[in-house]
Amino acid sequence: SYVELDQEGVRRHLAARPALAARLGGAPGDWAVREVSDGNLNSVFLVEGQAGGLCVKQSLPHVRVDPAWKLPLDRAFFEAAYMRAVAPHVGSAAPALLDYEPALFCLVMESLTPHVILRRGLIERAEYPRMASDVGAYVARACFATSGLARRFEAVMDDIALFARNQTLTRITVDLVFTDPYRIAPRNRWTAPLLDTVAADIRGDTALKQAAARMGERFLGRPQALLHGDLHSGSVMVTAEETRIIDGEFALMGPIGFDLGLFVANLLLSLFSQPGHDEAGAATYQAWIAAQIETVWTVFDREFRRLWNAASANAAGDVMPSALLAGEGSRNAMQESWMADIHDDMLGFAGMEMIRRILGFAHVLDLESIGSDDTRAACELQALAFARRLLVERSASGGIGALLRQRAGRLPS
Ligand code: SR1
Ligand code: MG
Repeated sequence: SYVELDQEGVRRHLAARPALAARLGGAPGDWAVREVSDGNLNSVFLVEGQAGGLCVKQSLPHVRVDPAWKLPLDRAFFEAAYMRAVAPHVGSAAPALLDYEPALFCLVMESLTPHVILRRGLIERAEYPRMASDVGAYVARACFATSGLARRFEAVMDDIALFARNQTLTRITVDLVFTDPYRIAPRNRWTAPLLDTVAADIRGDTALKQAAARMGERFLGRPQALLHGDLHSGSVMVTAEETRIIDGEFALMGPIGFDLGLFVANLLLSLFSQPGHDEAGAATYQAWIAAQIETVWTVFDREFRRLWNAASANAAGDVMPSALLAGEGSRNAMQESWMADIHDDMLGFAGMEMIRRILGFAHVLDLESIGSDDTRAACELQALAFARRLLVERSASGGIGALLRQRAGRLPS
């Protein structure tokens, strides 16, 4: 039966599993157990033994950062199911899941060292040469393999049915991303009084709210592929040589552009936060982030098409079956239209993620760590203006590259 694990509970949990204990090596009493919980929802421990390390993650019966907000525990089950579903397709981009204990809603994974959370690296202005292409390729591989382009409809529908039960976390997304920032809601928050007017403007912006409503419809009504569901820069761990995607507990069958949009939005939030930390060098680092955003898309696009072309040879999927697209140029035309749709979704979802990270419940450290209310608000205003363009003007924008080239640079003096 369920108990919340503390450091000694984690030690006992691992000691009782010989294969895990062997990975750590030595005696359980010698293992170093550290709590490193960082996200909003769960507790996380890192355990070091003389032979290696492990990461232990457990669902709590509430939101970790808000114990009054009660939650069922089943998110760990969906994270394990997501990891098992994508592991065969994404190689080392996902950490290995070594154990899942259903009674404790507890996962044990390989420990990632010396990787750091990407969001923290971006705040430090570190450059990760592989990150953007690794994330673009990861989304292409995980999403293509779990879509109807690669699978028979029966398998797709099984996943629709399974992940449709991830309702608690999907409800969080529906409320926090797709609804609350556009209405008066008790969980909305911002500290700078300067944003009071902007939040009111957004609540009165009919064109913006219609665009947001359409994105909400696509999120719930377009089950293209199995999504990570919360692919922000806190869900990516990096070194200069490696990129790992973690935290797939929000997994659901949905539109592929949602994963891309969340990731791009969090890079954009970092971009707009930079002058708030230090004007000197901000423009150079912003240019680096902008280039990474373009790379995420171009690598995703290239890899997704490559997988599609390769799969067409063995007629794998029931969606866009290769038998119907065999004619000269026919598959290419379909690919153009699919990729344009995903790109459009990516821009729209990115706009929504940016808005909710500034006016909703769950903010980002990139902006929150700017000490001055006025400076933070100036960065946030630029981010919100860009987010509005993503939602309302994206079809006439010329795409992510054009939008990035037109973005505001420095803060107004
Ligand atoms: C109550 S959970 C708030 C946010 O944290 C998670 O990481 C998701 O992004 C969620 O929206
Ligand atoms: Mg998370």
